[in-house]
Amino acid sequence: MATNIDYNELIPNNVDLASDRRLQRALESWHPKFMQWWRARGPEYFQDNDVYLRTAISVDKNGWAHFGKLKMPDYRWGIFLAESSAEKKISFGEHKGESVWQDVPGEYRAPLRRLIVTQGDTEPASVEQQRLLAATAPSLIDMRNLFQVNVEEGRHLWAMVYLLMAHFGRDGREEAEQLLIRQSGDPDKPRILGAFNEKTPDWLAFFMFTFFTDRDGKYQLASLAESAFDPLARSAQFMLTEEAHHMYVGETGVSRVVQRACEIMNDNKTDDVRRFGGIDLPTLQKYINFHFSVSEDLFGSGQSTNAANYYTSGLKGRYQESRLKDDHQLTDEPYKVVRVENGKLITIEVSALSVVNERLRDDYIADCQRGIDRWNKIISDRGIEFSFQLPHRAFHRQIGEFADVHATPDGRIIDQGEWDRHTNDWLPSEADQEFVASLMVQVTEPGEFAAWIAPPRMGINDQPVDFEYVTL
Ligand code: BYC
Ligand code: FE
Ligand code: FE
Repeated sequence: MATNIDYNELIPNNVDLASDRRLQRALESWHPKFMQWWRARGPEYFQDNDVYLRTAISVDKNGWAHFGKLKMPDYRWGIFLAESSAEKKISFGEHKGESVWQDVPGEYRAPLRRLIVTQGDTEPASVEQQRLLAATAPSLIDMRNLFQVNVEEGRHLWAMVYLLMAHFGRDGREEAEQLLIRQSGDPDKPRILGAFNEKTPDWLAFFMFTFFTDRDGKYQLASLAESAFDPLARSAQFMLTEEAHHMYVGETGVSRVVQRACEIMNDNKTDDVRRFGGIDLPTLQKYINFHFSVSEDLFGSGQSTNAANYYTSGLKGRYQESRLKDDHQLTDEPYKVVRVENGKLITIEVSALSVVNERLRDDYIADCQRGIDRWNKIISDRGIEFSFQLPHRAFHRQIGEFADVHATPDGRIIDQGEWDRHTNDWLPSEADQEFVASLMVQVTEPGEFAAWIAPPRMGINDQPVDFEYVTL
């Protein structure tokens, strides 16, 4: 083991790594394991090609990123906490008004560790899920975007591993090892959360994933950014900066597929988009149904004592907690939720504290709806009568109050027989997935694109669309 590596150099950071020998040693022994994981389970192709990547080098709002060509294994996975202020106070829960914590209080060690591990687990999981996609990248810029997302999810793993190693001692070091051992989709040692064991087999799934599942990341990180444990809050806050690009990749990716479908429909006066090598709108709707419902599960059960405890202890807040106008303790606050009763969906009022997860899911759903509206505008602007709809929250759920029932996308509770008859109308069938897979071809000529997707309107960091984003 090379002990003469300058980790302060190797790991760009604003946590004064240089002054903490113990932490440095812990990271020194984890770093080669991470690299081994990256080689084995990170992008399968192009590890030795130059890619035009952005690297976080500071938390300066006016210029935190450096752009340049490098090989992915040379990417510098840095550790950055957003700026803090000395007077920062806890903004919710029973400790509201007290100073935020720089260290983990003993009584919250277990739940905090669990939250950090769960967050950390999703990051390498997504890289594993996306491992083979470069082989079918529809263009160089898309391939670059995939790799950008992958290296940054790797950095998010580093961010959580830093917290584990800096604040949880030996337990933290053990958890850091486990984060590289659990594997997406492995039946014996799966990733912790359901959606991160699904496959991301094609680029449509990738764009849907970065729109819907990275957006869960946005909402979870935003609620961790409120945490009384300040290093976690600041870490999450900075991760959100990078997250914006992941969701942009998803939103524009799907937009370009929608645009292409509409062009085919208009140019050929047909609904048979598939015949002309595009992905038809009804198939896109099924992908939306799948990725949205699987991502909704990531918010946990609506009614959750875990979540109530996290909230009361100050570990995890609500979305934009400080902008909400209530007591921030939810002692007497009502909140409306949907429940199944006697085979029907009803709306009832319950204690807001008991349904913190559901509230976050509500914020998430509203955000997803805004994206759906933008996609629908692409369709209506082209004079086509069709619109996407977010399925009802009861549709296709595995976690929470709707896990035991079947529901249609428009929210009618149905029996097993009706569900079985319609599954392939509502979720991508095997034939749909095979069709989408059949369109996936690698395009590597700068400025050229696979036939099923329109070019983006602009390039990355003011580079032209036909820039050589990956040097082959
Ligand atoms: N799958 O009270 P409940 C991201 C378990 S994404 C499997 O309902 P709680 C990213 C739960 O563990 C953001 N199991 O839930 C995106 C519990 O187990 P036990 C990731 C699940 O605890 C794209 C039981 O069910 N960050 O960053 O309030 C690319 C009942 O628990 C699931 C976070 O998730 C599930 N979906 O909430 C890359 C933030 N849901 O106790 C990255 C940290 C629940 O019975 N995590 N369970 O053994 C959390 O805040 C919470 O763990 C959850 C669950 C919100 C996920
Ligand atoms: Fe992430
Ligand atoms: Fe992300």
